[in-house]
Amino acid sequence: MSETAKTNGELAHSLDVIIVGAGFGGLYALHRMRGMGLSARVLEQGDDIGGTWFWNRYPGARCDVESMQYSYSFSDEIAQEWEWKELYATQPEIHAYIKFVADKLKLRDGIQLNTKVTSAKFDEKTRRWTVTTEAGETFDARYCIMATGCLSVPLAPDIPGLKEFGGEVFMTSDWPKDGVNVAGKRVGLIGTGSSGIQITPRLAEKSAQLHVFQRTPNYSIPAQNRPLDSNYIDMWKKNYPERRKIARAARNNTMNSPGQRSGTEVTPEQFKAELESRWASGGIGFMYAFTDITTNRKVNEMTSNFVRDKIREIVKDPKKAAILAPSNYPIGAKRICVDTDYFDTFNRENVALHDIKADPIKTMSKDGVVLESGETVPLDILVLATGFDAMTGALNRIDIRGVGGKAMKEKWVDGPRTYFGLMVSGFPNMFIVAGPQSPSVFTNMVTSCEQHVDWISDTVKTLDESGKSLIDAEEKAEDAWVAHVSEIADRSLIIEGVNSWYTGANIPGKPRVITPYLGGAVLYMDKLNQATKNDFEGFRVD
Ligand code: NA7
Repeated sequence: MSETAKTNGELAHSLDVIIVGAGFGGLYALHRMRGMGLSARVLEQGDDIGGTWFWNRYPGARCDVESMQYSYSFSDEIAQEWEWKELYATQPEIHAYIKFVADKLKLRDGIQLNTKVTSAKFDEKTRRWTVTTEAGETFDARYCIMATGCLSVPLAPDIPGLKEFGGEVFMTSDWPKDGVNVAGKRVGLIGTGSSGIQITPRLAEKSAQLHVFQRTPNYSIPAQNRPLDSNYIDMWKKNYPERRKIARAARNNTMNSPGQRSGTEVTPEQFKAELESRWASGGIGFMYAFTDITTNRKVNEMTSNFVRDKIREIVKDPKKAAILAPSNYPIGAKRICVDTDYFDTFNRENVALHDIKADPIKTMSKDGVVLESGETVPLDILVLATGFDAMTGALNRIDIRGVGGKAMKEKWVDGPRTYFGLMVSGFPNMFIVAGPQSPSVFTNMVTSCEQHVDWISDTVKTLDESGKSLIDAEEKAEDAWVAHVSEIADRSLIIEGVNSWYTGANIPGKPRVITPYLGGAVLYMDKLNQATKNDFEGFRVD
């Protein structure tokens, strides 16, 4: 059966596979399923494909994994044809790449845009999932693949009086397609995570006055971004298979020359020299200077101090520098940021920094932000870069019902429970791409999506070939995986002392548990491959 199978001239609603989400994971899943001769359809809530790289189109949005690596590896033809422009690609460039791939693989006719999935229900008798959309359309399929993304549900802050504000309000995660004209305007920015740090210099250079409202300072490493020269591109293109292999042998699926020594094995001078060199080459590789930056308190403190010193060096006003330098949590406990000129932007005369930990936002008024101290900061535009209901947000917003009508949201009331972040016991034939408790956001996401989609496709193929029609995670295996995820997290400093979306702590009331798997992509894939080889150990296949 092929996806083009139509009933009465309409696209079939009864399929082999339904895929939710048209980002990197969902698009590759469609390609693989079609390649296996299965009928498949992608349902996407946005009015274009691209997922994260469709929605987050704010000025300055850029990937913090190098562009030569942040791309699909399954097709050498695509890798050879596409030409990246900069070391770190911008959002428009990545979005263009995703559209190029979709066209090249002729995926468009298998994707239904403007289609928000509201529920997915499993029928034990027929062993089929019924998926319903906001518009009331239903689809049913043997398998359901949730490629709904890790950071796809934006969080609007609960600021009193927000509706009273007389100016305009924009979210970085749903930036107007035509852009926002900030020229000559007084702009406020709330949120100093990756999104806030990326948009700050861009707002500063165009607006009359920028007010950054910072609750928690972040550690950020310079990207040292640059246009790619043809020699560098050629070197990659000639050696892609080999280089991808090296990347896949790294714990984050990325080539960034991980250091082989503990930070305790070197002299203070060698330690500093290594960090200086990583700072000069830029990017997330900084965090891999030594093997134990996120596990050894002393090494972490020395690394944190290095970054604090850099911030104090860059930011000329000591008062601003003191506010911008994180002082009370370990580097890595919040997702490390990668920036272009972020700290230097605070040297501009038109940029003000407000420490809203010390003087919190009391309310919004018609004119702008009113602080607890009584000061009003007048604004024309307010930009919110306030983060996401990460990892579980998109899945929990769909009414997913498994065996016996059990709701996944109820099962996850104390935090996600999965087997390998791929399947949830009691929800047979439903797969998650880069789900909670898989390495996902700690890796090159494109590679992690490919690894998951490959596993799902191979599994479906194995089932079909052996005349089986059901796969589920065993509860005992799931419990063991959940325990393993948390045991690994306990060895890390990553969950310490700060509210982060890694643990759900950025949302009041959300259960505080580590959601990504911290054991690294290599250990993770070894374990998954081993279980698969052992006759789907921990899975029930029928
Ligand atoms: P993040 O990293 O979750 O950052 C959100 C920021 O918004 C952070 O600075 C928060 O401060 C701030 N925030 C959130 N709510 C409020 C309220 N109510 N008042 C003041 N400040 C607030 O989201 P990003 O979009 O920047 O990045 C997400 C990931 O995308 C990133 O890690 C990369 O992987 C790509 P807080 O720290 O909670 O004090």
